[in-house]
Amino acid sequence: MLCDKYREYLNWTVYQIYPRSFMDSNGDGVGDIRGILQKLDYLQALGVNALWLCPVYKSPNDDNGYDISDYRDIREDFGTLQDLDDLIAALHQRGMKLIMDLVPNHTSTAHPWFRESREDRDGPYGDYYYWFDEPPNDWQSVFRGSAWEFDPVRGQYYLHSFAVSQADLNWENPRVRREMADIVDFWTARGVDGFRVDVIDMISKDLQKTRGTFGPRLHEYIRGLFGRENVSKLFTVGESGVNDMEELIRHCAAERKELTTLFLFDHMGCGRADKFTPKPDSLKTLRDRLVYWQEAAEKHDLILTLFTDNHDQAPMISRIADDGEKRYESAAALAVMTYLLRGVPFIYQGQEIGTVSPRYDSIDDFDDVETFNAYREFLGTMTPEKALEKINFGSRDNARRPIAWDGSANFGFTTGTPWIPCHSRAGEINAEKDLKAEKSVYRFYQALLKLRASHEAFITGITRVLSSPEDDFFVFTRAAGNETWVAVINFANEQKIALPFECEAPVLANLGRDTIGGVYAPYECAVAKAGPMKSPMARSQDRPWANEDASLMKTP
Ligand code: TEU
Repeated sequence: MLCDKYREYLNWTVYQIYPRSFMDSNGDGVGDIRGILQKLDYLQALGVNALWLCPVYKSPNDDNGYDISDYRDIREDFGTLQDLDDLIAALHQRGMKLIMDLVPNHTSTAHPWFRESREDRDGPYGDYYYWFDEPPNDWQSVFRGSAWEFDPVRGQYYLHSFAVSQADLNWENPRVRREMADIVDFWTARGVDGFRVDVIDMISKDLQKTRGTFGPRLHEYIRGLFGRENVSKLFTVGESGVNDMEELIRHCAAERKELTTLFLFDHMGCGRADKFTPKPDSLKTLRDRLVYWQEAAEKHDLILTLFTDNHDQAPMISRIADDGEKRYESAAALAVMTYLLRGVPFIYQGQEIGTVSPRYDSIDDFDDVETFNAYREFLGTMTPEKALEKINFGSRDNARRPIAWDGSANFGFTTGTPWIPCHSRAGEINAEKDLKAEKSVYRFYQALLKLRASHEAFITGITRVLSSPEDDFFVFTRAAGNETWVAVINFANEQKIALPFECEAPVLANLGRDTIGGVYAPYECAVAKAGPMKSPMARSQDRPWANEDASLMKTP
C-alpha cells in the first residue's frame, strides 16, 4: 500500500528552473528570482504546482552555482533573500511549492570553511575536507583530470569530485553533518517544501574503492539529514546513480526515513554511446527503461520521478526523436509516454515549448566548465571541427540557453547582454510563437497536465503495459476504481495499431485523431478512456509482456 505521505506527492507536478537562463528582470543578462516571479502566471497556467530551483546561493559561479560559498544567502545576480522569501510567499499563495537544490557533497573553495581548513589544519575546520599528503587513490574528477589537487597553502592534496574549485566535504566529520542538517533546517524554517539533493550517492566514500559513491555510511548520513522529525514533511529527491531495485528500496521505502524518491539515470544513455558521442536510437529504448522502473516501483509501492530532461543533459527530443519537421509530434509523444506514468513529473524549462538542442560554430559560444575541459581533452586527439561537433552534441549548455519568450531582441529573456548566447533556433522556437501556433507544444502540455490532474487513474492508478518490447509503439493503461485510460504512442512510420478492447474517443491527441485504434502517423499519440471492462485491469507485472492480450494488438 502506498503510504499517505507518498500518495500526496503524486499530486505534485514539478517544473525545473535553471535560474540563470529563465528570465532576467533587471537587464544584467542573468536570469533572477524576480524574473521567476514575473512568470508565475505562465507556469501556473501550464498546470505545474511546484518549482525546483537550481542553486541560487552565493557562489563564485565556476559550476554555475553548484560551487556554493554561502548556503544561507543568495548570489547578487539572482537577487536577495527577500526576493526568495517573496517567491516562497507568492508560490504558497497560489497553492504551489518550492523545492530548493541542496549541494551537500562539496563546497566552493571560496567557502569560509575551506579557507579556514587550508590555513589551519589543527583548527576547528581542519577536518572539514579530505586532506592527504599524497593522493590515496587515482580517482578522476567527473569533469575530467585527477580528482586530487595540491593546495600550496596547506601543503596537502584535497579531493574534488567535480571542478578544482569544488572541494568534497568530509562527511565522516560529525561537525560537517551537523552543518548540513542546520542548513536544511534554515531553509525549512523559511518555508521551502522540499529539496533536490545533488549527488547524494557521493556523501559517503570508501577511499580504497575505485569510485567515490555508495560508501558504507551513506544511509546513516541520509537519515541524519532527512529522518529528523522537524523535516519529515519535506519532499526530498536525491540525484543518484542507483541502478538496482534493492538500493532504490533502501533509499526510498517510507519506513527508512531517508528520501521520498530519486532521480534514476538509467534512461539517460538513450541516443548516445557516451555523453559526447551519439548512438542511433529510438523512443523504444526510452520506453523499455521507463517500463522496467515503472513496474518495479509499482510492485514495491515506491514513487518515481518522471523526467527526460534536466540542466545537465542535451534535450531528449534531439537525441532519440525528430527535432526537425516532426518536432511538435515528438515533444507531445515524449510527454505522453513519460508524464502519464505513475510518479512525480519533472518538466525541465523549455520542454513545454518543444526546445531542442542548439548548434554553434565556435567554442566561444559555450560557458560550462565540463564542456571546456572536455573540449581541451578532445583537441588532443581530433581536429577542432570534430571536437566542436562532439561539444554541440553533448554539452550541458544544450539545456542552458536562455528561454526564448518571444521574437524580440534577445527573445524577451533580457534587455541587456545574455550571459550565454541565446538559442540558435530561438527565432523559430519561442513561447510566443508556440502559443500562437496551431500545433502548440505548450497547449498540448497544458491539456495533458489537466487530464492527469483530473483523474485518479493517472495519479495512483496501476500501470499495465500492453505493447511488447519488439513493437515500434507503446501502449499502456492506467486504472483506478472503475476507470481505465489507455495511451498509445507510435514510434515508427505509419502503422496500424489495434486495441483489444473498446474505447471512447480520445480526449488528448497530438494530431487530433478521433478514434484510438487505426493507422498512426510518425510520433502520433492519443489518450482515451476505455469502454466498460469485463474484469478490472491487473498489474502488468502479474503478466508476462508478450501475453495473449498483447498479441491481439499485432498489426494485421
Ligand atoms: O551533477 C552530478 C553528475 O554527476 C552529473 O549529472 C554530471 O554533472 C554530468 O553528467 C556531467 O555531464 C550534479 C549537478 O546536476 C551538476 O549540474 C553539477 O555540476 C554537479 O552535480 C556538481 O555539483
